[in-house]
Amino acid sequence: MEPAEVWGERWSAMTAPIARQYMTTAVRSNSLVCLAADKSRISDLLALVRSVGPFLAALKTHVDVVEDWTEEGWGEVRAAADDVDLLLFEDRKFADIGGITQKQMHGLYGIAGWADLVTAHLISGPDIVDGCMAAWADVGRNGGVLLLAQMSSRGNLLAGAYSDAVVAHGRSHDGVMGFIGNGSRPEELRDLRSRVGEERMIWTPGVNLVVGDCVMGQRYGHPREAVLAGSDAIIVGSGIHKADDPVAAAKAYAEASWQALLERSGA
Ligand code: 5BU
Repeated sequence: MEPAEVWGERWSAMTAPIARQYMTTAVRSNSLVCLAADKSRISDLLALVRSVGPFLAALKTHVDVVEDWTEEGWGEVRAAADDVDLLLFEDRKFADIGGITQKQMHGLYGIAGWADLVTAHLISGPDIVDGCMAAWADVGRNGGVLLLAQMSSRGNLLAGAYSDAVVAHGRSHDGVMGFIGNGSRPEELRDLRSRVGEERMIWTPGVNLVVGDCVMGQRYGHPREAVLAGSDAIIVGSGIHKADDPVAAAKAYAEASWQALLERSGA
């Protein structure tokens, strides 16, 4: 199957290499799963990625939860992602002024040197995206920002005029590949898709095959509902890494998300 068939307008509108890489990998692995690899030791993270990698479309990290981080160890994580052609997405949720964000993209972890995607809040104003882009330019790499237009957690404040402003800015900035939407509430996601249009991605945390409220205010919706409501990537953490059989779980999430994309596109 060709990417243009399943991605439709998203494929024709989004020509940036990272967007194309994501959509191509998704088609190759028949999966819209972005694994939230929330492991605190590099060996565990590597073992997880190596086992479920073929069923993923992208890999998401929180580099600052890793307790035994080294540049060399992280190079292996990057290599494991490259082995199966996954974008490496650091969910850093930057929120400072543009110039500090640029420095934070370097810093101890050198995020600009290995991340293809990062998340940012727009709370400090639009220059944050320029800060991210400047950092990638500093190291001769390219990347994309996912702006938080919604969140999955209970009681969050990303709604109304603020969320509208995030979408308006993201739609007008080439560095913004898309938005984070709330995977736990399909109706919120449908509303977000109507505001975003077809020319940007929506990636959604808060999805699990077991729907409902979870620890510390996290909420879950079903991956199929999220994709039908307009999600282009389902971000799944514990549904895979806490499963008794992570490989079987990754396959199940891949299948649910892929079938929903086929249904959505009519392919
Ligand atoms: P979970 O184990 O599937 O609940 O993990 C969800 C991941 O998505 C975790 O890494 C969070 O930091 C991330 N996340 C989220 O849960 N909700 C949000 O609104 C955003 C990110 Br943005």
